[in-house]
Amino acid sequence: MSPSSPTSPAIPEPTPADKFSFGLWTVGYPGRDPFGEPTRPPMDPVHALERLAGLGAYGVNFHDDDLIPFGSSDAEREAIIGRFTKGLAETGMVVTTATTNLFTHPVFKDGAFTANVRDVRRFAIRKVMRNIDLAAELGARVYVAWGGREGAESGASKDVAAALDRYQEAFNLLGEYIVDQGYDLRIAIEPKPNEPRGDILLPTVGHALAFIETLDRPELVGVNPEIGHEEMAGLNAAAGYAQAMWQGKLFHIDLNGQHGPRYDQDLRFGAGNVRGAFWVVDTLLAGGYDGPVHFDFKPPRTEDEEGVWVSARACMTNYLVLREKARAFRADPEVQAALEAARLPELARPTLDAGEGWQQLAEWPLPDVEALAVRGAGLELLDQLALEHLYGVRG
Ligand code: GLT
Ligand code: MN
Ligand code: MN
Repeated sequence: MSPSSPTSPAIPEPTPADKFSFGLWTVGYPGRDPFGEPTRPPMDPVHALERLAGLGAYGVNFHDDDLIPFGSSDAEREAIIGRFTKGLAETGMVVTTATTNLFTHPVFKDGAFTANVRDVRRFAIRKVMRNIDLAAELGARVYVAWGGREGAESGASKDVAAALDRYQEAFNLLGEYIVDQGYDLRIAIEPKPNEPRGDILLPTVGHALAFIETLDRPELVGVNPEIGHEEMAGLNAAAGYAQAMWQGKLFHIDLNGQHGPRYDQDLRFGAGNVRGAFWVVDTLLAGGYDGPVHFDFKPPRTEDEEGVWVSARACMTNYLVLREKARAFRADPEVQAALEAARLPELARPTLDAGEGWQQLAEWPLPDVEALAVRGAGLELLDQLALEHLYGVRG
């Protein structure tokens, strides 16, 4: 903790124990968008390691092409990996996850695992296999799979059922590859509803969870929900994280900020829907998520490199602030009384008693339904207490 000013509360300091991680593509985002050229020069991955370590981060992750430019020779690849490995050792940073760029090169214009063209699909799987080897070598435990261009702009251009067959085929093959190679690696599918395609396959956490159950090795595959992606679809991100944890499938998280259904803003965590961010943190704490706390944001192209580090640091600060607030909310005796009054403990109780079945329920003397109907639920008080914690006037 360091005092931000003599009168304001201390700003929490991130430490590696908080397990904060960043994609090389996040702090390295040069600011290219559909309307404008980059506003920042490319960032050296080792420089990113050094600056992130200096800010108290724990780890990084990357797409193959973030580290090793597409088309590098084997010798160039080895040299880059050697230098990066040295950077990891010198900074103490950990490679938490890795992933594959299956969306930038024009060959992937119609997708990768679900491209209509079979050779593109075969090439895509080969590209992933190669990077899975590197991920395992660098100690990553999770392999993120974001279906960047797996989708379409128009109905006839993609046979969705056939595309899902091919998607399933790809994950089955990659699961087999991981097992055959003896890698200690699990796959996390990252849902997104749209952008860069008009519609993307596996658009939400729910779609992904259902798809995973159709795979040969469902135990090897989970989800990597991104707050902004769920909110782009108008969904409650915290509820998605909660269901993923409930199903034992929250293998990784992408935290960032978003202002409702619009383009993918990838704001720093805690900007955008602040209230949603509070409930995401509360949900992660309640569910005991203990993996890397990963930020997938894009420092706006208005910023120079110093602005990049301001926003990276802010992701961590905002998480720590919201973590303190969520803990204070849960520890507040008034909140506990309000939870009791709102009958939250009762929801944890099974609806039928042990040994009861539908027969017993059919004979159960009905309650006073009108009395139940008139009783207030007490939810406004509960939510106002949460807001007062969030606004900093309580706790
Ligand atoms: C890309 C995307 C992210 C994914 C990354 C992993 S890359 O920036 O917008 O949401 O997590 O492929
Ligand atoms: Mn995003
Ligand atoms: Mn993401």
